[in-house]
Amino acid sequence: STPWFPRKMVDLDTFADKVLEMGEELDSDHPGAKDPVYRARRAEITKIAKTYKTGQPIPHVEYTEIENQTWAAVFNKLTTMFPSHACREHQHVFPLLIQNCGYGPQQIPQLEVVSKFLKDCTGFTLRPVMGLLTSRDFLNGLAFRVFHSTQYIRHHSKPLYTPEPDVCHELLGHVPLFANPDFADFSQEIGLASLGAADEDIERLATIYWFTIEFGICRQGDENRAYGAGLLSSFGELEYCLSGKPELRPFEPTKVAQQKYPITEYQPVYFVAESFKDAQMRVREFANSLNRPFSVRYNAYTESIEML
Ligand code: H2B
Ligand code: FE
Repeated sequence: STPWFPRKMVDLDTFADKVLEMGEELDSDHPGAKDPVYRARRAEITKIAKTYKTGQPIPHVEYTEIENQTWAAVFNKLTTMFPSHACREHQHVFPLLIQNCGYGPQQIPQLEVVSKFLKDCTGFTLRPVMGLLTSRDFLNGLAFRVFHSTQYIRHHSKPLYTPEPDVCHELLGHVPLFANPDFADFSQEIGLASLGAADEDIERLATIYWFTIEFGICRQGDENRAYGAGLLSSFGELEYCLSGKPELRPFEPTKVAQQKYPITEYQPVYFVAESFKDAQMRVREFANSLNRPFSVRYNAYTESIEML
């Protein structure tokens, strides 16, 4: 029997109550775990995600001085690395985000402004989320060109470290790529493959997600460049991934899907895509090899999934 999956955009409203760890509680080793002010602030911001419904504008957050300073530290550090390490698609979009979405060291950009910009570029939109979703829910969102984004920021005591996604990771790592049409298509392809997939196949697709959208490297001319958000939002790993130390292998979904990976250390292995179009075709082929008794297509006019 096929696991339940969202058929209409509004079905994504059901994910909000299903966040995994750190939705409301912080792990004891989280830098903000013992800071009651930080925890109260998190609760205030995640309340937006808890009550958010499809179609609503994402409420504005008035970030504090300390929060904006944390953002500035991350922004200033990472932007020094982008020209030499980020893929050309990221570098193309970044100035547009500065011009149109208030990107810059002064303050944290607003998700609503960014979401509208992405909608104009590729049809992608952001949805606020309280914390980690299950792989299934998170990937299912991509089928609708919806990216679940956190809205809170990491703790100010460790500006260059976060054990979980935060607004710096989303805005500096993920958002620029979702403005690229080929990358948007590629991301949606993984999402479509996840709809109603068996649990083992969700694991495989989550692994492919990990080695592409989070930690992907791509070939550009005679160089390798980073396009994964986990790399683009980590000063240390961005340097490391292109240093010649880790192993780089070609992006082949059947192999990628079986690769084990650490989540708290730098990756020992990365996979290099030839292009987003090439990666999309390979993921489509891989998706066709999974055993699902139907295929799906997204109808953008009705914002719903059609089963074929
Ligand atoms: N949830 C949220 N909120 N953000 C993520 O980046 C994320 C997630 N990543 N759930 C998912 C899991 C990813 O690690 C894969 C698909 O399992
Ligand atoms: Fe991420």
